Amino acid sequence: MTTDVTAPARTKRAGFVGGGFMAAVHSRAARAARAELVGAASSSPERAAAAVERLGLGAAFESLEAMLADPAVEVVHICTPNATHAGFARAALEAGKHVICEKPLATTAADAADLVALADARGLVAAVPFVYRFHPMAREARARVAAGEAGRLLSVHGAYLQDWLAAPHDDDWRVDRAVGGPSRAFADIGSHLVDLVEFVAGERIVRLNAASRTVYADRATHSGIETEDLVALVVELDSGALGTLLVSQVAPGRKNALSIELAGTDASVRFEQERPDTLWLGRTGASSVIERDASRLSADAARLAIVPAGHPMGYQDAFNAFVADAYAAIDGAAPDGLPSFADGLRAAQVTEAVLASAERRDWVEVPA
Ligand code: SOE
Repeated sequence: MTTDVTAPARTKRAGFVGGGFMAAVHSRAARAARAELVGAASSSPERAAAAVERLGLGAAFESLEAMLADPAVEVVHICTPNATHAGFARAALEAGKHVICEKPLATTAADAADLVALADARGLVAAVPFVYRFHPMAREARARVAAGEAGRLLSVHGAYLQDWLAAPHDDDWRVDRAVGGPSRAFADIGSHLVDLVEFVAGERIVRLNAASRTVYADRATHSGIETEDLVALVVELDSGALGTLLVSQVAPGRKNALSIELAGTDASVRFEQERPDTLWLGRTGASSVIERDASRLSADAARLAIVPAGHPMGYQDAFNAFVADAYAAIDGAAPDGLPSFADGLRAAQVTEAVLASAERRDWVEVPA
């Protein structure tokens, strides 16, 4: 169905948990979707007040409980450290709120499955921001693959590379297993990579073989770090297509370099998150670069192309489109490609398979 990502039908009343980079991104998207920003809760009233002040989030709530008790809040954006996600999402759903929860939805697949069941039982919208799906040219790649333009899928390769942990002293709460969860690089960014590969391919990874490294066990304020800095995977998809994926947060010079390439019998498609306005269409005869010109795109991609070609779109635009679609779902729409808690569960299952494979040094089946 078609949703106008610039004009949701009804103003949503949004509450936020957390006050960091992601809360800023979520709140900008909520504002773009004409939400009323009711307020924010954080780990302390002081931190909530600081987030409200910095991000203009309405009122500072004393606690998450106070925010959830307020009938003015209808959708809760959870933008806190990973280990808190599942508990906060559960509390919000039990309070009858729609939820947009940062990834990883939960640090175990069992917790993620419980949340999927709870959201379904309550009939609430529950979404996870796998936002790279909302780049128009990622949609264009998906539409072309679905239309058979690539032919029979043979291989995929992709990478998600960052460098914000590349130096030995670089540090962040995510490296702490108790706060960030048992997987770091994969849960944080590998999950985006797998989500995008499966979204564009229209099929799933059925088994994988992963190897991981913790390059720095000691950083500025953490020691004995157990979670992985990088992971390399070989994957097999439903159709038998094979792939390789590389995920690293210690790749000097790479900021947010998510790329995927799918090769079929007739053509290849390649999408790069840092050059999101183009798509490479590879052919043995003549390859081409397709620009984001709405008049030549699939309906799904054109819907998201909100400014003319030559006027760059980017990460925040993708995030805004995701939030607009989640809000449209609250109004009863069923936007194609909205990542839900079921997709959060999928990511948790793949993450567990990656951890198991790396530990056993063997192939592992991924639940269907
Ligand atoms: C940090 O690695 C991070 O902010 C991720 O947590 C996001 O999911 C990704 O979109 C950008 O990088």
